[in-house]
Amino acid sequence: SGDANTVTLLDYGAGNVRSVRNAIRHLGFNIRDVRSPEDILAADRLVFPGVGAFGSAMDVLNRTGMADALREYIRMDRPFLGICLGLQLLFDSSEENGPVSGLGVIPGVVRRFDSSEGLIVPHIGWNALQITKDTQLLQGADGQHVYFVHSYHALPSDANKDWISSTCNYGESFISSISMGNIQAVQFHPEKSGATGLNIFENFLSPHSSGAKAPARRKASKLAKRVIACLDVRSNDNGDLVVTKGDQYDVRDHSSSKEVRNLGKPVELASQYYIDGADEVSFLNITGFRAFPLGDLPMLEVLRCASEKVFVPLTVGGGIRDFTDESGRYYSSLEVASEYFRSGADKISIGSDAVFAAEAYLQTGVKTGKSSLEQISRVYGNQAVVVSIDPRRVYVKSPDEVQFRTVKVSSKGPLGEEYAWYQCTVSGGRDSRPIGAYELAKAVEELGAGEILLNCIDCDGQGGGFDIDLIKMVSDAVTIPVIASSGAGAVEHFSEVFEKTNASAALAAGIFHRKEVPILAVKEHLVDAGVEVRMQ
Ligand code: 1PR
Repeated sequence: SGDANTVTLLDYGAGNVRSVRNAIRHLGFNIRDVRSPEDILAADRLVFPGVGAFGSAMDVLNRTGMADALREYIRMDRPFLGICLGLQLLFDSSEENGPVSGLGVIPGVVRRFDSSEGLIVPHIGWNALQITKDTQLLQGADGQHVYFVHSYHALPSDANKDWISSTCNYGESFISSISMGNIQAVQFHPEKSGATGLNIFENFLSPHSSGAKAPARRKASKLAKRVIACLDVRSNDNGDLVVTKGDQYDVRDHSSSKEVRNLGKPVELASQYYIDGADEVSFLNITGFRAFPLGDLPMLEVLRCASEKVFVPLTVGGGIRDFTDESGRYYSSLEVASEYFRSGADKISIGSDAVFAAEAYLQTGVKTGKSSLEQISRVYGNQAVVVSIDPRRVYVKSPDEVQFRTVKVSSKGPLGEEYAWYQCTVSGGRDSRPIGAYELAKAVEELGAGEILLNCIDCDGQGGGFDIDLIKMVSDAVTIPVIASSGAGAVEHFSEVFEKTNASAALAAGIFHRKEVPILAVKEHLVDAGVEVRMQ
């Protein structure tokens, strides 16, 4: 071993660790991959990003002899950084599909967050660290927001209190990092935690003693509300991928040219939004329902390049479904999603195919396990699967006119109607389906969606504010996070949606692309309005 610029990475192949690799490389380090238990024992510095489920990770580690090598490496007190499941695996056991035994380095158990009291699970988003122990790793991170995505967490107890270096509160206090000698692990994702996360990596990779202790801020922190920049991407008439933006989903210019509106290059815009403080970036391949996305290599390239520069979560959607190409070769939606994950996506988003899955489920009451939604969330976890809902408002005079959940609307319809339901569509709004946004949201939650991206065709691109009626109805109905989308035109629209609904995040496109409102202005406004957000 010996090279000061080399880090050993334990990637046991259960998922995407591209972002961790990107972050390490971004800081100027080389990666050596573990191929055998001996590689672990020979490492000078080991990074262990756990992915997948606890039980299957332990199976692989036990079967390959890596579990024993890890215990030995840790016993020798050599520099170790576990991430996410890489923290949980250090404990005695987990209740995830279990109990399952872990590495048993730290006394204690890993348990699911309890959603019975309405707590949103998975825990997705930015929490401020409450540092309880002075460590090299977390220098400068006290009170800073870092990015979490998990449903299970390690419980603090008397037996493990000496290990704990920070805690966070999400419904209950949980262990957000541990530290003992050279052994460190974090429950959050430093590779997705913006500048704060990169700084934590740097503290691990090139330890330096910084004399002054950061003052403890100890501000009570809840989960921060997220501000997401969304890039609708499609090929223009020359075949280049461009960021476009429609009005009520119509992306053609209405001048004589009728060209697809071109608002910039996807990677450039994504990187800019990251620098500007976006908490997440989403790419929606808006013609994915037509063409086969794996035929769409440019989109994969966009993801690869974006994930080298953007150290916050990336979501990609459009065209995720089973597909048979012209030559008769069949691709499962899981293969399509896997390709997106391998290319750097943290989450995938499903639109049309989730509507069909929900309709079938509501008709039969049977979860077949075969829908794209169910398959992808089973393999990658529900936190990796977003369902994008594209509803249109349909006014009615009274709720009994329809079998779908209605709301009493805040402003009446054209004929004085006082109620509306929100009809789901597929294929980018082209076809309406016999299911409402409320029914869809409930069904996809049961089928394994981890998050809902809630658009509204009527509001899209109009700048008149989010559809509060819709967002309140849906965010009150589910216990997974809801991202409010469509209609943001001013900073006040963001505080309004967080004050009046249970949305966990708000997404906008047009105002950012047209540079009308900078992301920072949105965040400063939210801080003034008393809404917790991540500030850099
Ligand atoms: O059905 O699985 O192939 O997924 C297609 C995806 O592409 C869906 O997520 C769908 O929302 C999206 N999509 C399809 N057609 C369009 C279109 O605009 N013609 N874009 C489209 C939807 C909606 C939002 C938009 C917000 C905020 N874009 O994501 O970014 O409305 O806009 P604003 O802030 O400017 O108001 P599948």
